[in-house]
Amino acid sequence: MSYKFLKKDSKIFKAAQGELKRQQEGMEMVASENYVSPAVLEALGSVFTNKYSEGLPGKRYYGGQTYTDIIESVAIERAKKLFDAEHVNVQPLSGAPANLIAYSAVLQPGDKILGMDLSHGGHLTHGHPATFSAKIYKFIPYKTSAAGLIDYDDLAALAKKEKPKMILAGFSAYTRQLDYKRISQIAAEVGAISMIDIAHIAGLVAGGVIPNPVPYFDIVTTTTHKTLRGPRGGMIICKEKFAKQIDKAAFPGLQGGPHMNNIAALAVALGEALLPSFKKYAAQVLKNAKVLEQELKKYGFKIIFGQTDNHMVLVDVFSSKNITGKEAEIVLDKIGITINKNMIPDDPRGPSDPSGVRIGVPAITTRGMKEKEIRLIAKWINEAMEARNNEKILARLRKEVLKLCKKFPIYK
Ligand code: DSN
Repeated sequence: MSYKFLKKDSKIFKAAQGELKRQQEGMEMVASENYVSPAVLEALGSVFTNKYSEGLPGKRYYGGQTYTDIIESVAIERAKKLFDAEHVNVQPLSGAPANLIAYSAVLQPGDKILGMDLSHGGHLTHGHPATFSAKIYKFIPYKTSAAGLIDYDDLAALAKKEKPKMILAGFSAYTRQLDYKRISQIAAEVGAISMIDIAHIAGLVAGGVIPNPVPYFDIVTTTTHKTLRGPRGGMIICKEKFAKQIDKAAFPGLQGGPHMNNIAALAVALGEALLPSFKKYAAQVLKNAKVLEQELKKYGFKIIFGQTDNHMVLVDVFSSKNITGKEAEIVLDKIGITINKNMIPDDPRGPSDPSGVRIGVPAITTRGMKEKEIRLIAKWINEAMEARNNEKILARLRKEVLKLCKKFPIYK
């Protein structure tokens, strides 16, 4: 990466160089992150950033749309093919706006939504009181059982009692496969719209390694930058009957001009996701996460929800190793492994220093790491947490992490 022109702005140039080095020399294990391809980066940095394109391909409010229409149409067609979708809107600026667009498209203020509790793996935008959407809609949380699964009978009973307008599935820290059919049946039984947020698993669905929820749900939202390995952004997939409402809610309802450079980059990423190599990538993500789960269990870590069926594990480090989530995050950061502290179901500790950590494998799998490397990483995670105050051991582990990262270079 030459940053030929950026060099003139030394502050930003230095920060960009620093971030590049941090990504190259560290092990990125935040479950929601990934490394985009150089082609996606080029599209992001393209002149499409200069263009205003309110409206949809062929129906814009400003002139000069010959090429923006091409990229947006290509992105939509590729997304439709990848997810077997009836309708796709690629304009949401990211996941939180995508969810708000979806709610506002089909609900009225005050309507009820059943959404998964944040500490049970849900997401802030699925009803946390701190969000604006929770001020507009009445969210009722549902939870996981002690065994780590959603109790679908309980969910059905809750839906009958509350009569919500929407049942919302999806998560940011839950690791088990959802029963799409059951959730959509429960929604149908009470006359609710079914929606799922697949931000975390979109790439695994696209790669065909976990089932596609699109046939089951009225509305599917996602980000585009996690397992899907595209630029930062959002996307809404829906049944044709909701298409007009969704498009209008995106623009002019909640957004202005779409970010066309992101849409160009998304089209590129979706093209990459259609290739056979992406299927291999997605399959390797699942294998790596499973090995991580099994190795961590061997070292005595408690895996929340019992196991993983996707790209991440949620670990109760407090009960396993007597270290808080925040301390674990700091210790791993010292050895060059980046993760995030995370609440566990009904966490007795607060969100700023919870009992757990969330660890994901999408980014390191993009680097080419496989089972052998995951075994080493699990060993280092355990050693680092056990030797948390021993700077000498931590320094040695930092060197080992660096050596492995150099064997799997990115952006060279
Ligand atoms: N911040 C993203 C995550 O880490 O899951 C989604 O909000």
